[in-house]
Amino acid sequence: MATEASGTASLGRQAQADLPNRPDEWKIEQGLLGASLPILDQSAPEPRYVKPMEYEPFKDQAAIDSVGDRAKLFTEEREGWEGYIEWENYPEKKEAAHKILTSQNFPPPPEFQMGPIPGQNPVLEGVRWKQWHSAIGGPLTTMPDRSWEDVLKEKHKDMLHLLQFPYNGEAPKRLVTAAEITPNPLHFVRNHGGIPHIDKDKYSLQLDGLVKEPKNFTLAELQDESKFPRMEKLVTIQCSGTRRIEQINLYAGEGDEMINAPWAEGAIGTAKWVGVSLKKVIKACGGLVGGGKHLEFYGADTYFKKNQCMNYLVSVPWSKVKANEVMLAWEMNGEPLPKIHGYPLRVVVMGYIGARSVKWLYRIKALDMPSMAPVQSQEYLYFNQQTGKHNQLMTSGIQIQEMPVSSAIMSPWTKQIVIHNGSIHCKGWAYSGGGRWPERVEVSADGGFSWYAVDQGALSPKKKFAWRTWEIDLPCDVEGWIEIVCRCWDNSLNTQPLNVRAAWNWGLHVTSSAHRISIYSVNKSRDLTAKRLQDFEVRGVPFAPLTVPTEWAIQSFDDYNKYFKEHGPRDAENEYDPKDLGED
Ligand SMILES: Nc1nc2c(c(=O)[nH]1)N[C@H]1C(S)=C(S)[C@@H](COP(=O)(O)O)O[C@H]1N2
Ligand SMILES: [Mo]
Repeated sequence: MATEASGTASLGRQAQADLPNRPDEWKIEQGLLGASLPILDQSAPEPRYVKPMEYEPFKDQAAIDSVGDRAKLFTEEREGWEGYIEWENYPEKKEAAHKILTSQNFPPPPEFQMGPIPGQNPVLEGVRWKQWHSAIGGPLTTMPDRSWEDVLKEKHKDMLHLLQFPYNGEAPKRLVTAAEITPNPLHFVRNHGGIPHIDKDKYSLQLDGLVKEPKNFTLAELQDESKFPRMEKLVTIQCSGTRRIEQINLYAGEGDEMINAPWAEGAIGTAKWVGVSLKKVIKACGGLVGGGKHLEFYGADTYFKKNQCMNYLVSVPWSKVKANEVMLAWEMNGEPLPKIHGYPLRVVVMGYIGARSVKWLYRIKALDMPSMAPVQSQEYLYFNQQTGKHNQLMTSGIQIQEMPVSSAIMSPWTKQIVIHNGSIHCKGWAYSGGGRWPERVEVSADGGFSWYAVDQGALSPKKKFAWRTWEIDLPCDVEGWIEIVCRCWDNSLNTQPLNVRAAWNWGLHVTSSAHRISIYSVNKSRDLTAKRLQDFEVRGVPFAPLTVPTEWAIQSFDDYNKYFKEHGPRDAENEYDPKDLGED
């Protein structure tokens, strides 16, 4: 018997049989539209379907108005700091923003993990984020438009915009590894909010917390070489979400965070950064006192999470700073930092996930514990495979700091048909975090059974905190679909798990399994293949698309008959003489 409950519809056996087809029934049945499937609840005596909540807009205008004048509440308080709102110093301001956000609702985020991913560029728009910003009002209202203008000004025209706002973009594969150093316009961008515009002459950095003498530094002071020796270093920054799309393509994840960027292999970039070692700046404040062990970085952008507004805060341990592996940088590849990359000053934490390299840095606070701020404590966690949405405790994930060893094939593309002369030219990158570096890159043309090492001469130079780009002519004899795989061995002989599932993570961070692509091999060094391709050419018929039938016979019946004359007909003769068995 069918029972009804709010938000759910339950179906008895008869009712299930009567269920009409949905639109796209066949696609749903074939697993091509996972997002359209209702949840099946078999825990009750009668199975039930749990349907998603319907979105009904709601807004309590009186409650919102009672908060006060938004234009006065949420102001830019520092001259020359456009788009910077201080949240961390004002609990009551956070409270007011919370009230505004909880006095209305916002449309649900788009489904793109279990449903088909949109095919446009920008792939996703960030509707909710835009609405959150205009809900708070004040200078945040125009942030989405202003930030998009910065993207168009500062980034390469061919960028793949995964999320328009907050902006998340990566360069297309052919450009990511075109050179060992990533030109600024092609360096990936991962933002959690709008892009503040900070006047360098009005800039200062606050250093406080568990240091002997809290101090403020202007940019000019930090750049004064008589006070702080200058540091210059080639560093790769990798977002822990790089290659996340491979995890998404297998299984959806992270229902508690918004997975804003369905990154492919391009959320990684390498630049020559110039700045000062944070260690020296801490020393200029008399060093750490009172059990100071962690440094918390404050970014001037506004981040929204679970109906709260905050600045972007994370931390790194003192041991990392002490090793001179944390830089405060103002220059990227010989230019002042682009606005989108943190102008005028950002952190560059070498060998750690990108999330710790805070942009638009305005404050550093020494703490005795890692930061409790949500970005540090609730995000960038590495879960066990069996941790689901309903079990996602902060403490069940490892906070990701050092990045593991990883690599990717950037050419050819997956699903590509490659005509070659017995070897396939492949290109890619390899990287290892924590101050380790790629020692060897191996590539396989048979799904990971046999491996060819990339020649040392075909790898870009070894650097302690940078990737190595590589290329190889990968021997391949076979015809048809093959799987090309690459993996890296770093100097500690760490290597990558062989498949995505071996390290699948509900949080969709750190997809570091050996990278696999499928290509269709057409090996022209085989006589028959060469002849056949020539045949296509003579007839003026393109070989593509692969799946279109060839309209002429590819073998004559003369050849067919000749073959059977030489090799015998299709069926084998019995070895015995039927007469011996008394037949006939
Ligand atoms: N203030 C601030 N800093 C930030 C972020 C941010 O959203 N706000 N994103 C972080 C993340 S997750 C990454 S991967 C890197 C990306 O640096 P990029 O945009 O310069 O490539 O910046 C980090 N620093
Ligand atoms: Mo990131």
